[in-house]
Order: sequence, then structure tokens, then C-alpha cells
Amino acid sequence: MSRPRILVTRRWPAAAETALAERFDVTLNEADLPMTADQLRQALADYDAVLPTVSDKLPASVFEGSPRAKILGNFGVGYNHIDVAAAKAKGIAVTNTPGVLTDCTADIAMLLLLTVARRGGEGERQIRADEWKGWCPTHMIGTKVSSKTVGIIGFGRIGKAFAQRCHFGFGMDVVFYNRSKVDEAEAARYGARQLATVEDALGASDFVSLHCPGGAENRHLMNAARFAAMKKGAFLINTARGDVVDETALIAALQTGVIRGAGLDVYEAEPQVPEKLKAMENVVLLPHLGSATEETRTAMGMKVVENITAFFEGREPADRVV
Ligand code: 8YV
Repeated sequence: MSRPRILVTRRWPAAAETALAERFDVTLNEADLPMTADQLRQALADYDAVLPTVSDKLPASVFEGSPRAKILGNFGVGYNHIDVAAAKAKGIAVTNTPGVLTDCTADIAMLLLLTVARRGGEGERQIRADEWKGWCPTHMIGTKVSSKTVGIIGFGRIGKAFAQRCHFGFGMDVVFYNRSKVDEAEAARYGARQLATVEDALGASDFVSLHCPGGAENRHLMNAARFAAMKKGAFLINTARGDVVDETALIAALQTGVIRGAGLDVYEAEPQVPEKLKAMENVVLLPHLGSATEETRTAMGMKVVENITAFFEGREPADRVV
């Protein structure tokens, strides 16, 4: 039997591309440019599997016609860029890559929290601009992190890993909101305590960190009313998905001092970042680096390889979403 034809939409770490090429008839996107909707539709017509990333948008219109593809092996845990119902309706399976990016994403959330609280970005910029005039007691005063309260929205793998860092690393009081009840003993393992509503978590926290999925159900979960429900002088950290935050409301909350600052790794219209955010000193901006370590990106690729190998061998892929 001929080997399944696979299209990889973006370049992967070499080890993962090699593992893929050993098992499948692989086409790489050598230019590594994001694919258009037409290119993705054509890819679904021409290949047995397409392996997309967050930079590929796959709405229902991309699945029109009679695709040849039988599986989308997403490189990433979040899959709000794929209309999974439309894929399912065409008999296309979808898999993702949970677990292997938990620690690195929690690390990036901590990096953002520390950087925005302690004004790390501003300090860097000041030195590189040759504007530092020397130490003095009132220079670039930030906000203490240790022993403060952090509120986590979404207590899945990454939310828990972040809680662990905050509580056991920084002695923070950790509260969280999660749509389903988390066993108290399980929460306590991460030094965390569940609250009943998003508002309860927002009102109690000096730092709020988002760890829920993107997509319709959490779209603009952080809106003007929710920013108003945050503690005065609190900070927002977002390593989840851009669409969880209404960026216009965030900008207004920052401009009017409703919140003190924000640390962001994800945006509503990536790679576009609002100019108003770029102009603010109290905002730390990263270009979607949550899982960007050599170890994790390789492990993500290997997970996709395992998922589609299982699928084409007639086994259930470990990380099947639909
Ligand atoms: C990935 C992520 O780099 O896995 C996710 O959901 O947000 C990132 O860590 C990206 O999504 C790859 O597609």
C-alpha cells in the first residue's frame, strides 16, 4: 500500500520532520509562510492528512466539497482556529498535542507576571536607550509579587502548573475559577482554592491569569464589566488565546487605570498587535512564545506523528478531539 500523503503547513523542528518523513509521503511548506484559505482547501482535496498550526485558519468554508483528507493533526493543544464541527461533518478526525507544552506555557505566564509587575520591559528599554541615570530609591518602582493573590481562570493542565509555580515558588495565595468542580484535595495539591464565579476570582486577585480555551464559549470572557470587577491596581496575564480578551476593553481599562498593567502572549488578530498596546509602558508583549522551546516544539511534533501514525494504522489516536 502506498504511504499516506501528508502536508505540513509550517516548518517543524528537524527531528520531528525527520520522524514524519520516515513514515509518510511528506510535503513541507518550504517557504514557511502561512497558507491562505484557498491553499488549505486545496490541501484538504490533495492530501490524506494536513498538519496545521495556530497560524492556519480553518473555518467551515475550507471544508466545502469532498475533501480527500481524513485527519487534521494539529500541531498545538489549542484548536479554536479549526471548525471541528465542520471537520467532523466531513468525516475528518482532528487531534491536538496536550501535555507536552504545559510547563513551558506556565513558565511564560510566570515570566509575563514577573516582568509586568517588576517593570522588566521598561528597565531593558531604558538601558538599551542609554537613558539610565543610575540607582536611586525611587527609580522604576514596581509591584511586589511574593505573597500576593493570583486568580486563575481555567484550571486545566496549564492552570494547575501555573498555580504550582505561584504558590510553591512565590508563596502566593492562589484562587481559581473553573467551569466544572475541581476536587478540593486535587486543588490543594497545587496550593489552590476554587471560587464559585469568574467575578469572585477577579475581585480577590492582584494578578489574574487566563488559562481557558479560546473559541466561542470563552470569546471576550474578559470584557469591560469583567475588567471593572478586577481589584483596583491589578494585572492581567494572557497566555491562553487572544479572543478570550476584548482588546478594545483591555485598552480602555489600561488607559483609565481600571487595571495597572497586562502581560500578553496572545492577541485577537495575530500577528497584528494594536498600536495602542505597543505604546503603553505598563504592558509586556510577547509574540506567542508559550510553547517555544526546543524540547517542547520537538515533543509537539512527535505527538502529531504518533497521532497520525495511530490513525493510519487503524488505531485510535491518543489525542483525538473529534
Ligand atoms: C503553539 C499554543 O505554539 O499549543 C497551543 O495551543 O498556543 C502554542 O503553544 C501553537 O498553537 C502552535 O499551533
